[in-house]
Amino acid sequence: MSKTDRNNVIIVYADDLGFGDLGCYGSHQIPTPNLDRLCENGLRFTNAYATSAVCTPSRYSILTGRYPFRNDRAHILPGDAGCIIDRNLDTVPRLFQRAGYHTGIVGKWHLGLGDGSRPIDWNRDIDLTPIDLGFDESFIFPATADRVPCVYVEGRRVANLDPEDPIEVSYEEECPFADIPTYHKNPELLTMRSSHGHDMSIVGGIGRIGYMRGGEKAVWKDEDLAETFLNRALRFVRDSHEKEQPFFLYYALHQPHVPRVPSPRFRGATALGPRGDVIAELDWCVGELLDELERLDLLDHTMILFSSDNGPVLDDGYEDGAYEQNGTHRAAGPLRGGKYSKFDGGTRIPFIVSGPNLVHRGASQALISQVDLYASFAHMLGVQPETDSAADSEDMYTALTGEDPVGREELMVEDVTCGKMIRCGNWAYLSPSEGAPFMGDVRIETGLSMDPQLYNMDYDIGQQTNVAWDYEDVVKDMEERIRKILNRR
Ligand code: NG6
Ligand code: CA
Repeated sequence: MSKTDRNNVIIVYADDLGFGDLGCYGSHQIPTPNLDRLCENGLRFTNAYATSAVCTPSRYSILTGRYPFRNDRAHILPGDAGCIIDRNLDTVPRLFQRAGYHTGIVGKWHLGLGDGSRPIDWNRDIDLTPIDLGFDESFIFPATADRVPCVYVEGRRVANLDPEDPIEVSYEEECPFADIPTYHKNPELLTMRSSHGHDMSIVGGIGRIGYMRGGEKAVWKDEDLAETFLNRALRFVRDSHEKEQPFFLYYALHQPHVPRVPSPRFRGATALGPRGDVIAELDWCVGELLDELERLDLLDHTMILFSSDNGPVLDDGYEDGAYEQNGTHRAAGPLRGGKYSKFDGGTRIPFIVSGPNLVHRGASQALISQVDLYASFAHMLGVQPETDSAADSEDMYTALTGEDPVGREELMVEDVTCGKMIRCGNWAYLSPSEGAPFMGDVRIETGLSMDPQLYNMDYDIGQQTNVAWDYEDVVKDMEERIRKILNRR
């Protein structure tokens, strides 16, 4: 294999970052100088999509090359869920392992742990973790910062766990642990109130989903999450460099998902409250990573892909002022809806590629999906993809490098209820499905309707004018396309 094929690859994956949140995507209110710098030297995609408007299904797709509908467990998971990726399934990190890379994951996982046959024992080795799915090294938190257990898992083990203080976790409605503080029993312990949900355990002054007892030494500090993950990512880069082995790092940031607790130095970094502040912090993390790569003389040998797992939300369950202090900032940019939506705000996300593989820099309108990374990396690495395990992944390598300005003919995404949207050329077609048009608690338009919706994205990026009745033949064609994808093996 030639030396250029052995460039390092880093995926930086933000959590709930919107199409309009970064300077390089048009925001003027949150300073993101490092991502803007990445963008200046890279390629900024304006038609890139996650496969779902929520986390677990998108993460499933980016790592496996399969659409989430192929796995009936690919929905937002509780913190004690079994792993939804089959042990034998080919994955993106496995492609890199086959190509001789050192592979690592740092950050948010949210794809379940253990094989699901019995409850996870958090005090022993956990069978079926990222280590079993292609990652040589793994330092993660199991799900999301708003749900228990609030601990890091390193390899197969909860990090820093005192065996004298075992961890117990429950997702039953009633708290089974009489002696732990809970949201309704101990409001005096809260430093942030919930606006909806997040009212079970209290960990670090914050209400969480699920109950947890014990493991005091292992419990993370929310304000340290960013730096802890960053340091692990830097350490992985340095170790790989010392080994003189090319590396693949999946660095899954926890920002700007709730609860939003920046480190003290980013408190008040923006006028938008904690949501703006943690995006500034996220940007700083990316900057530290870029600086380290530069210091090690690796920047010119590292392909970096930056994206987000789904669209933005302001109030996602805590009274942190994100909604009240948002001002004129448009987290989804010109797009309609946000996280959870079938509208483009749910799934069209920032997507930046930088590094030595680029043929063109600047902006690309190519239509691409995160599900394509699997086939594209297989091509790049010269490794055989196990095609039947990734029927949905298209080789978009030449689009990723900027050579091909067009990308896919079509792609499909899901909203939070698993309703389908297909994007095909300039058309966005939202297939009819049940559900409320507006989610009141998060204040987001869902795009759910029993009427077919068709939008011409060339003229109507904000999806304001439904032209389904004027183009009945297009609607028919779109329905047929969805049917074909769903029936494809
Ligand atoms: C919802 C949570 C929300 C967020 C989401 C998952 C409540 C009321 N809301 O159920 O706060 O955690 O799940 O987000 O609990 S995701 O980005 O990981 O998909
Ligand atoms: Ca998310």
